[in-house]
Amino acid sequence: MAHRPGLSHRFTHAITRTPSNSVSKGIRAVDSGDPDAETFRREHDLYVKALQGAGLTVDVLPALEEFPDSCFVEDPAFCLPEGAIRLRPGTQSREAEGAAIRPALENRFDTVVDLPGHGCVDGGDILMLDDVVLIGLSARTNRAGAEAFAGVLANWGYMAEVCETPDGVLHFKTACSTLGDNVILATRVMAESGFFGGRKTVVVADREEYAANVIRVNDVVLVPEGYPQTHAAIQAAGFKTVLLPTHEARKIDGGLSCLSLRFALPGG
Ligand code: CIR
Repeated sequence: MAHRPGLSHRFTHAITRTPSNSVSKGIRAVDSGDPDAETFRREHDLYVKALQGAGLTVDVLPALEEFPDSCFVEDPAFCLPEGAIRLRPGTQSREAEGAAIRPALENRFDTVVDLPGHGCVDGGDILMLDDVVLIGLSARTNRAGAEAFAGVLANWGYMAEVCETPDGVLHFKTACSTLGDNVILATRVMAESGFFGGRKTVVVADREEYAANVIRVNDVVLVPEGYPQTHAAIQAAGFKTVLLPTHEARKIDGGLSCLSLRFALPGG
């Protein structure tokens, strides 16, 4: 696949979904209390404003009460300039979120394909770099899903590599992010994994692992507030940052990347 500078972080559009009242019942590995829906929606509004501030047109979809985790729109789909791929999330309560987001994908893309076969992929396990797409196997993404997804990417001219997400990490991108310009932000375990080849890595400070999930959007990096060492390290690497509250999302294992699908449409 040709190196396409900016593919990983130059975007024109995003899709988000307002957190439902049922978000208080969202899935979590460790219970630290239910998120409060009102507070979550306030944090979500700031998130949407930050995406808009970074230059994106944002489609904010209505809340879906029947799917507590549906504000994490990154998981049921993946978007590229060539089209959108409806994924099959790998946990039963979220499986039908793929069908639920399809109309929003069709609204923006001429081409929308369903993940072939019966395997599972969560978008949180897909890290798009400028020259390769990394797919992390996890409790949510299995090999059949990863291979089917890589097949769709190959049809569109993209190269994929399949990696093993470390044990105990929900999604591949829970523990790493692209900062763009060939720089990766990663937890120490991920930075030492060899997944990132010769790329420069910025290592997340110990006990700030949650801050490994950030998003580069055009000229800024959106960073969760409350992780000062990681924030300083990102700034020291030369990136401009915007801090955002993610306290409610964090209670149900969500971060900044999970809350949007970001993509560049030809013509802007
Ligand atoms: C879940 O367990 O599916 C949600 N509570 C959190 C999803 C976070 N998504 C992501 O990391 N891409």
